[in-house]
Amino acid sequence: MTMPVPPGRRHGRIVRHYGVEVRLAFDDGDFLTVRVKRNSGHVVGDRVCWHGDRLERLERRTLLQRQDPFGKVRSLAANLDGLGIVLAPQPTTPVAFIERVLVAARSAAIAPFLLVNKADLAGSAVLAQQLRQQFGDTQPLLLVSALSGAGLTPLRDLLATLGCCALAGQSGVGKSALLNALCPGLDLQVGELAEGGQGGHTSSVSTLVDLASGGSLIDTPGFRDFAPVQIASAELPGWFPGFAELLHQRACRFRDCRHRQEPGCVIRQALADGSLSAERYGRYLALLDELEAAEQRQRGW
Ligand SMILES: Nc1nc2c(ncn2[C@@H]2O[C@H](COP(=O)(O)OP(=O)(O)O)[C@@H](O)[C@H]2O)c(=O)[nH]1
Ligand SMILES: [Mg+2]
Ligand SMILES: [Zn+2]
Repeated sequence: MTMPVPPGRRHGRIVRHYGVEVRLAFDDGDFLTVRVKRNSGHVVGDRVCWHGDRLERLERRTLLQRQDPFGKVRSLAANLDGLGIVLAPQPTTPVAFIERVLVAARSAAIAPFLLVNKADLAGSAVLAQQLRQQFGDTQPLLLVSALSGAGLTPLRDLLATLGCCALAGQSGVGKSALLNALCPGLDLQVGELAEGGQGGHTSSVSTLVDLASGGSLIDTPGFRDFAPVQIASAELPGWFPGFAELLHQRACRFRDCRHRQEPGCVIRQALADGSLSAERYGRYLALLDELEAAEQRQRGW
């Protein structure tokens, strides 16, 4: 009896996702488009092994997920090192959106940074200033313009340092335009109005490109809301913008303080002395409620 010849095992990465097909970039430089089940769970950035005609997903280092408005968990990209939250003077982005993406990235061990795009438009410098005030300097903030090319060199440097990054943000802030600017010849569609990109069109949901200047970058579809998933509610204060800093200085009386009504609470004190805004505290409570409700559903209460 002869041993079967081991089929060629080729390693690579998913660089495009079209719903029922994915584009593979093999480590040897070859490309191949293969069919996948619609609910395969594969996402852009996934490391894969292709053998025979089977696609095997390799272990993920990180996974960025969100919950859509219908409560469904959506995986956005795998093996990310960094996540750029793209903002612009137009269209504007609610602060809660930024906070939630920050929580999702930090809790998934992905380094977030803020990208204020459309630096050529009036209002971009003021926006950058406001964001620095609101979010401090725990993550980088760059002011860039896909249109004029301003700030792209520091952005290239940051991306080369981080490794594999994705751009997240609402539709119309310029994610695709930024990728096109960083990767001449890419020619992603800019200015499309479709939201979500989940409608089964031929256009790709997400695209990963390797940058000549180092690192790689993933364009994700825009979305209006962003609900983080798979975070224990007890861990939220550690990830929520501004909270870790306060809790680092002093501890609440109770170790498991949720910072609602507990006595001796550092967060409530910060709220009282004005070092924490009532708006941010309210958004923390709203997200805490959501995470606790999700935990109760999972436990079947
Ligand atoms: N003024 C200006 N407009 C931009 C800039 N970047 C993108 N846009 C415009 O913003 C719109 C949305 O861009 P797009 O890349 O499709 O946004 P996405 O939905 O985040 O991918 C398009 O009309 C772009 O031309 C920029 O740096 N400056
Ligand atoms: Mg786009
Ligand atoms: Zn507390």
